[in-house]
Amino acid sequence: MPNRTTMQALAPETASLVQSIADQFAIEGEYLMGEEVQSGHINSTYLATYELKDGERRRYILQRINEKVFKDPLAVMRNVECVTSHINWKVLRKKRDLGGQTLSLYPHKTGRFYGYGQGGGIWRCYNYFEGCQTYDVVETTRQAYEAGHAFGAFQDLVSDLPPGEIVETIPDFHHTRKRFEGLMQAVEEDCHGRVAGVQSELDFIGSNEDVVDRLLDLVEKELLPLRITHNDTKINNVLFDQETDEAVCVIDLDTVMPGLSLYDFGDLVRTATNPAAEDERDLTKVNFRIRIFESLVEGYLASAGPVLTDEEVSQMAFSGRLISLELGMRFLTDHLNGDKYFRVTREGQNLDRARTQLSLARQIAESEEKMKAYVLQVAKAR
Ligand code: GN1
Ligand code: MG
Repeated sequence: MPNRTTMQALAPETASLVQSIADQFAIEGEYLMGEEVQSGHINSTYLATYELKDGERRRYILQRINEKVFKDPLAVMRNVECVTSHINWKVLRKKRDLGGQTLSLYPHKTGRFYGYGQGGGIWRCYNYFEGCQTYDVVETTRQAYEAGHAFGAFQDLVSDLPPGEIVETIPDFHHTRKRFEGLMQAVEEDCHGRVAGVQSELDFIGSNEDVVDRLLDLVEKELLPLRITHNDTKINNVLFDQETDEAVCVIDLDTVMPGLSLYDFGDLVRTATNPAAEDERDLTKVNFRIRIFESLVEGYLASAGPVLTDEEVSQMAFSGRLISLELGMRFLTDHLNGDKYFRVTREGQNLDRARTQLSLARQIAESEEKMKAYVLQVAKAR
């Protein structure tokens, strides 16, 4: 089911905080109400409704950047400003539609695009796309095509942005070897005595260690280009038009950084092909849907195909397996460390998340050859 409407009323304290933040941005009208948008494991997101003199209502997104995760939030803001301005500039010049729209930041009264909250924290204000929805689980091949096309279009749109303009705000974000080492350290420290309960997950990861360096080695040999990438291409970071199911825009630009196109495509495969929730406890529901994968490939190559190299294309099938393994390692590491990074709402949630990801990684590995043949066939038409 679409989940754009998962909103929560605000506690009085938060309500006054959100109102005071909202009123610092260039928003026309009177503040009416705020709600919490419940999505994402990292930042806090709110929706503010304003009323104009003629009674028309307009809504805005307000977000506080999580400074535990983003140690230099001003650098995050500079990256977001750079990417949104670049894309908006291009859209204005070329009037591209599908996937060509991006978020717009509203100016703060200081003239910058962010403000400080009472008691700290860096906040920004974005436009809210009315008439859109997101999906946690892809329901149709058309949605998969659209999502692939939107992230491919994003890759294409930023492909001419000078790489020096964008800062690496979370170092080694997708460095799978370092993620592996982080897990090994968490195992060694075992601060919460949880290692004994995750032996089979650790065995599985150990048996996949040989693939951890595959893309890193290709980068080292200069066979894969470093690009500006989105780095958080979860399916629910695509806004779909409620009526037509077309992808309108990709959101959540905080992790835009230098990276590999394959990390983006891989994360899309991870989140779109699996019909189960990321934290599903019943692993029989975790399932790699190859038809969805094929539509992702078609959509992604239709928009990003011309900018991708042959080596990037030939690793597309593998990328989903790698990123599922990476997220499996990240969730497991956080479980062992006591759930300090990803927000949890129940005990064992990060372990459940790790298990779904590892199950998916295993299933993708089983289909990898077939997937690769499909990618190469579609890519011929590039
Ligand atoms: C986090 O907060 P959200 O849902 O956009 C995480 C991603 C993970 C994702 C897993 C900065 O993203 O890397 O893939 O959870 N973001 C950060 O669901 O670590
Ligand atoms: Mg995110």
